[in-house]
Amino acid sequence: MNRRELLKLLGQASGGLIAASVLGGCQAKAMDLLFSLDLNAPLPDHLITPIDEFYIQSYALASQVNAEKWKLRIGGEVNQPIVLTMQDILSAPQEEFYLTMECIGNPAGGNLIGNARWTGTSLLPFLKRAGVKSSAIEFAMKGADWYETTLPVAEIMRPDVRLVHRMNDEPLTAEHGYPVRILIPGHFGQKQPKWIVGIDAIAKTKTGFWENQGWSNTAEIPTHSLMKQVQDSRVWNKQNQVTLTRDKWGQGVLLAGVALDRSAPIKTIQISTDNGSTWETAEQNRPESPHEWTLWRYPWRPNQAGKYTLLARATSERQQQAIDDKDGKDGSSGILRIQTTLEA
Ligand SMILES: Nc1nc2c(c(=O)[nH]1)N[C@H]1C(S)=C(S)[C@@H](COP(=O)(O)O)O[C@H]1N2
Ligand SMILES: [Mo]
Repeated sequence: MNRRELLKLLGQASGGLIAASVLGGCQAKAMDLLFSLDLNAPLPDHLITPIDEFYIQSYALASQVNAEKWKLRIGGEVNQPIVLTMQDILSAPQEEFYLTMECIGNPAGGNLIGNARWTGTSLLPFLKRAGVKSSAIEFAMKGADWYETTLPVAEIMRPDVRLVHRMNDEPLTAEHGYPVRILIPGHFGQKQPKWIVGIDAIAKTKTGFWENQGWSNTAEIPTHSLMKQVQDSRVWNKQNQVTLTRDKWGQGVLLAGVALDRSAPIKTIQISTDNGSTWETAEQNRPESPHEWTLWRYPWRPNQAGKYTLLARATSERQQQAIDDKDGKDGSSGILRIQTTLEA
């Protein structure tokens, strides 16, 4: 199955909502900004996706949850089930952090990815208060829309798993999970329920909504790069084909994009303009957290017209991105080939 068939499949499985997400979340502002930055100044530390461009992936309509009535039940294999209210979340210590969310169905180079600054509080103290029994092996997390997904106990009992209520310094919108969602770094979006209302410690393994349809149950983010822009052309919108007239490439062509890994900093981004025969190193930023996308750009100086195949390959401290993808349901880890024509 190729990328496009995969996307089509996901579109069908989600009632066509993904098609709207692709159009709605085209990242124009965020990526235009990356493209328009002064080449003589270093890349910024953070590039935020505005909320109105942030992709939305919901299997049903957004749940309308009243924050005053909202409750989060932590139960199952715990010594003392607890019920949290908005007051409990807001009176706990608050943290602000950057995290990039990506859908496992995001095709290489696609737009089902966004970076935001989130505000929330660590889940761990609440789990400790409830007292997770040694019989627990997973947590089942449930949204008000009955969306469910699971992860092993050790993954959820990390201090950087947080209950968040603000995105880019605004309360979460209904579409993004108002009033509270959970964020679990290192995993694709499907492991991060919106409108979270239940966290149950369970003694038997269980699979969730997307996982029951064959998507990876670990859903860990592989080391991967996305080329988003070639000169002033957004590659995804152009079906991975870019044609530049001489006035657009004569002075050089700027390539730009992002890269991400589940846990390790991105060491290098390499660019090939000859279908992978030779590679050059791109300029990149070095975000403090590996859970925020790395920005990269590469000023390419082609000296003649012709057809070029462009690739961007990320290497993290954990792994090097594969050239080709397994085309499975584990998320895109392969490299997108962008066919570029420079007109004479
Ligand atoms: N309750 C609930 N949470 C959910 C989903 C959902 O359909 N319902 N979709 C998941 C998927 S598949 C993704 S990729 C992310 C997307 O988050 P966003 O819509 O805020 O970008 O939310 C996840 N959390
Ligand atoms: Mo997703």
